[in-house]
Amino acid sequence: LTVTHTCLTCSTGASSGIGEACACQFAAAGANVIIAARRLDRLEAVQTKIQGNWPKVQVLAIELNVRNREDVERAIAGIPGELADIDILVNNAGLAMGVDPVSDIGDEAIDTVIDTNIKGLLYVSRAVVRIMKRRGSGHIIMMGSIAGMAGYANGSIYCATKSAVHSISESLRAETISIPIKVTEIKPGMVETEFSVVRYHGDKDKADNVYRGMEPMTADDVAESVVFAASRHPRCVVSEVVLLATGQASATLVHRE
Ligand code: NDP
Ligand code: 8X3
Repeated sequence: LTVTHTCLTCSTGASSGIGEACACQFAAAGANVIIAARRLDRLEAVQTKIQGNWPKVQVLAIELNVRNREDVERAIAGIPGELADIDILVNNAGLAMGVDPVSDIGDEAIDTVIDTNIKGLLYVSRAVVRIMKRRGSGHIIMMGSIAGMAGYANGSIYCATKSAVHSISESLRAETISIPIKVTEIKPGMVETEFSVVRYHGDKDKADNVYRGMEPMTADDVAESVVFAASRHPRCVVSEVVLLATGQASATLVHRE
């Protein structure tokens, strides 16, 4: 399974950032793409961009909240025709909400981040792995984070969810060796997308301050690794990739000018 011939990829969280970049780079590689997220207007803009740049590629936009179990089942089951036979899933939809010590975290942040990053990722994985098992092949690419490798202060929920992404990736890899389904976990450090704007509840100044005095990675930097992993020979699995911004040693150790 490679992207050197036409194949079908599904990217969740494709209305912005890393998910959008993955959809575009897969389309550029000749793959048909399904793009899913909650903001349909943004998805339609991505769809128009893909259709304009890579007219031979099929692109389907699906309005989807991964937190809604029934919607996930219905959306995946409702994909029409040949587009239903997903080869590659980029399980990317996710977010952080706030930067608070455990004593101060709010109920909304606990529910939203855990429901999206863990439960939503599981709902989508479950539905798509069933398709891959039936066919006897597939590739699941999980968007983890360096936040899942070590907890940092005021990031408990987000770090925990990305640790969970790591655990789920390991379990899925172990469960699917005989099929075989490939499982890749991508663990980026600082990438400038809408991530920090969302984390700081729309406060652009606070979001910009995250990248003050340093050069963060771009969504395309991450998407290149996703497409690299997806285009290896069938005998080879890129199981994990850690990507750091230059000048970044960990989530909390960053050199700034
Ligand atoms: P963005 O905020 O730019 O993109 C997040 C995407 O997730 C959006 O398309 C959003 O779409 C989607 N999303 C959020 N909640 C839901 C939901 N309930 N249902 C469906 N889609 C949802 O951030 P990034 O591109 O940076 O984030 C993508 C992934 O990368 C996340 O999992 C994040 O944790 C991870 N990551 C990001 C890093 C960074 O520094 N930026 C570093 C390491 C990992 P919509 O709002 O339209 O639903
Ligand atoms: C996002 C990167 O280090 O801000 O996953 O948690 S970090």
